[in-house]
Amino acid sequence: MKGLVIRGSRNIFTVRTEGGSEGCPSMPDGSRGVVLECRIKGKVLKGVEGYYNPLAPGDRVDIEVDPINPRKGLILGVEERIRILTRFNRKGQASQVLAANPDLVLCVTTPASPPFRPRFLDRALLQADSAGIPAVIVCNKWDLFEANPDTEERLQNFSTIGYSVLRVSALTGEGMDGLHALIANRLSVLLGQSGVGKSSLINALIPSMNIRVGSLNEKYDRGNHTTTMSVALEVPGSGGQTFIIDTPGLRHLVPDGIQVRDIIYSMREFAPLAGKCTYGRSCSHRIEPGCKIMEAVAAGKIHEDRYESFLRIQDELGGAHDRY
Ligand SMILES: Nc1nc2c(ncn2[C@@H]2O[C@H](COP(=O)(O)OP(=O)(O)OP(=O)(O)O)[C@@H](O)[C@H]2O)c(=O)[nH]1
Ligand SMILES: [Mg+2]
Ligand SMILES: [Zn+2]
Repeated sequence: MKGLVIRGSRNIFTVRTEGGSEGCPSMPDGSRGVVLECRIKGKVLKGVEGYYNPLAPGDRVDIEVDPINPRKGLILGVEERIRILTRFNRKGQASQVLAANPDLVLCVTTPASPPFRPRFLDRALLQADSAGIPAVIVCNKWDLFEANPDTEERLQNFSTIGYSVLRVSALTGEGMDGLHALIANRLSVLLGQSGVGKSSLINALIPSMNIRVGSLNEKYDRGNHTTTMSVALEVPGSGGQTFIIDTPGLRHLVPDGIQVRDIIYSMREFAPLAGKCTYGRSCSHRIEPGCKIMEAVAAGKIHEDRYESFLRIQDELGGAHDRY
């Protein structure tokens, strides 16, 4: 039997089987489906070795229902992933799967409370682009927006380089129709720092939903890491099958699976310049004469903040210029 992983930790996973019939336990959102608590059969699952977590919401698995307890099952295998959103988990020194097979990454930010953090967006967009997953920016808490030239300029720049920016409010409902339409018939994953309102957005998208949301830490003006485990939920009312994955807020997103030299291929306005510097692919884009990236920054074609993000990510991924 096939199923969709909707939640899971190290070894116990909630799997929703396809279909569902009368009398089946209903999903938290009220929709029908058979929900089973599953363990992995054997010690390792083939094809997903080496990850910090073997399975994530969005994974499609083969399961065998427990003959004695029909609410339990064993996971026999996992289907090959088409796409995978990961981050580098420093603690485990391994790649951590945030979502399997997402069609869309919703990079959530806020104009205030917590403060606008474009650097986080740069990283989230880089990760999505390098994984080949379409990404959009969702600026939640737009009800709190007070004219701020810096924020507007950065959001405008993200639009210019090719990202859609949705200005929404989970609180007032502003812009939520647009978000609803965008996610219809897709599997989307919310990615953002703690307190930006990821769970609140899901509560707004799914009327029957009541996920716990958290207050902000007054002293530091940031979230309190309320959501602790990712979960895939079905969004009703869109005809086909629409799923959205809530994730715990990330304090810092360390890019995963990207080589230092390849960063520029996954930063949209940098990519067309890749290989065009005088020193070609070996340019570090820091000191070399004839560097097309530095020229574009000087000419205002690449935003200085994006360049700064690029340098920091280069440093973090190890080596920067020493590597060249
Ligand atoms: N003013 C305003 N507040 C909002 C909005 N959306 C969420 N909030 C508030 O922001 C706080 C944090 O919301 P959560 O939904 O818990 O944020 P989260 O991103 O899920 O946080 P973590 O689970 O910690 O990652 C709560 O107090 C919400 O009520 C909004 O659109 N406007
Ligand atoms: Mg949350
Ligand atoms: Zn260069």
